[in-house]
Amino acid sequence: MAFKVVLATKNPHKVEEILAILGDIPGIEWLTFRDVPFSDVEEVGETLEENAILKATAVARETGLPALAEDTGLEVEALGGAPGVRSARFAGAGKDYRANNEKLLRLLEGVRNRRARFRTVAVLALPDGRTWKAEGVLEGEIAGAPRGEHGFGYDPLFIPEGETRTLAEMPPEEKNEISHRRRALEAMRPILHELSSGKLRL
Ligand code: ITT
Repeated sequence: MAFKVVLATKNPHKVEEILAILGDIPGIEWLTFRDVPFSDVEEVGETLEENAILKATAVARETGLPALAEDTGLEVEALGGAPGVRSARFAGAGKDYRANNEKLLRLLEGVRNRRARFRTVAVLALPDGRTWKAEGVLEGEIAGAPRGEHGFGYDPLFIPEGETRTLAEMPPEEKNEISHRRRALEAMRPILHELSSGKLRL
């Protein structure tokens, strides 16, 4: 019998990437917002970690199933780490990727230091409140103009270290090989194996 784990996100791009990275773990059946209804969680935390814990624990409690959440932020050095935990609502409420990218480019006009990093904090929560956490970082820089059609969010503006292409110019498999999300989720793999093999008592 497979262990059911809920992906505690309503972002379909994230669902696709998470399943491409962790979908192969034997004995785990991943459920998404399309399979089990859960309420929106207000991301009122001051850090990525706080928000990832809020999302994972709320969904685990509501569904009665283990839940995996992640919170991701783009941290731009010349902007003191902004937009960071506010990456989704950088240009205002709602999740308009284009408006966010335009605001970022405007703030960086004439700025030579383009260094930035994506940081993902992933959290697995059990319905009883136990949590496990892992983090992944991808270093890079902000391009002068958006390029590429793949991915989502800030991908058209982010050039990973050692690359010339933006993340949005890479096919999904290539982004998923190197991404902040992959690094955070790979670090969760051992605990997910414990769960699926029954070693972790629910
Ligand atoms: P959930 O909270 O439901 O998981 P969300 O879209 O609100 O979905 P976040 O709170 O983590 O996700 O917001 C992070 C924002 O950062 C997101 O809206 C994107 O604009 C951006 N982002 C996250 N991951 C990204 C990635 O891999 N590439 C580019 N931009 C990304």
